[in-house]
Amino acid sequence: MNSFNFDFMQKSILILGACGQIGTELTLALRAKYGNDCVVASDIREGSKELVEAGPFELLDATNYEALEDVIMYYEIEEVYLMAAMLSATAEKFPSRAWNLNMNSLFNVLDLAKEKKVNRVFWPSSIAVFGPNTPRELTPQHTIMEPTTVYGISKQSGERWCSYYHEKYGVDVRSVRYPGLISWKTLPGGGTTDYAVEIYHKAIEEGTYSCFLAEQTVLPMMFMDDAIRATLQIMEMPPETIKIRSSYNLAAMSFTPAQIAESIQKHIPDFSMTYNPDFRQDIADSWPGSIDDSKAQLDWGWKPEFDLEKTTAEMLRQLK
Ligand code: AKB
Repeated sequence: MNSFNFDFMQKSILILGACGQIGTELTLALRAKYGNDCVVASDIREGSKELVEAGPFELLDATNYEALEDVIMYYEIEEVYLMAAMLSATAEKFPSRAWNLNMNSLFNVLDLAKEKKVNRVFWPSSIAVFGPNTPRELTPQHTIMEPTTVYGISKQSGERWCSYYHEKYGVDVRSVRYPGLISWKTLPGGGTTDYAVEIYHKAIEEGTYSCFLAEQTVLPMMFMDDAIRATLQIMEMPPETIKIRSSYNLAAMSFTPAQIAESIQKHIPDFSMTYNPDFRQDIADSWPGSIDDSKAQLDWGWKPEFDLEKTTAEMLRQLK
């Protein structure tokens, strides 16, 4: 190992929202890579034993600037991953709470980076930044956005602020627009794409699933291992390679509820599905069906590894 890598291994990292769907796996991956003691997990509530006992854990509200600053100074944090957020479906029920959480936590982290108290920030954006006037197929990196959900508006505003803090204050902030994420370790909470996780649990437990989206609703999706790899990859790149400081389009696969059901039936032939679309259908209908992520491929070598068949095989194997 050369000396550059050695220095790199020593950095101290803080994850906000470490007990959520992405935060849990990100914490485990970063601890595996940099060592348990270098990665401080934090959340507003306590999470699994695995997270809390394996390395430092802090109960922390990311919207509380002073508390956040204290943790950053105490652990001499260099990198922050801001994973705390209210997702699309819940945000429609609590618009002002969603706006406060999603925006204030971001301002806190960006301001601490502006004051040079942290060196690098990761902040997740989403396909929710797009809206009904966006081209639906292979949605380009730069295009009409006009999101119609509270969550999408907060993500689009967040992107503009990230770009602004980079331009005006030199903040090294990096971001990707995650599609719907499929994982087995931690359940998602409050998203529109959550059906693509619930379906595997129900297939195993009950052999049937009532889907809250309609049969032919195509959405971009990604297996969690790919999402974590993308996150680590973009954060490791030298700053000059990161040309887009709002957020990068990121893609792996696109499918409908009918197609995921079909892929499950290859493993569980008796699995059946019914369709009962609810308010989340309108949210899904406003989002793209597929994403053009050529800028991420070009700038930092992004390449997904999981398609639908591989994802289904892995989800069923792990959950069983
Ligand atoms: C949601 O459904 O709200 C999230 C997302 C696409 O950002 N999974």
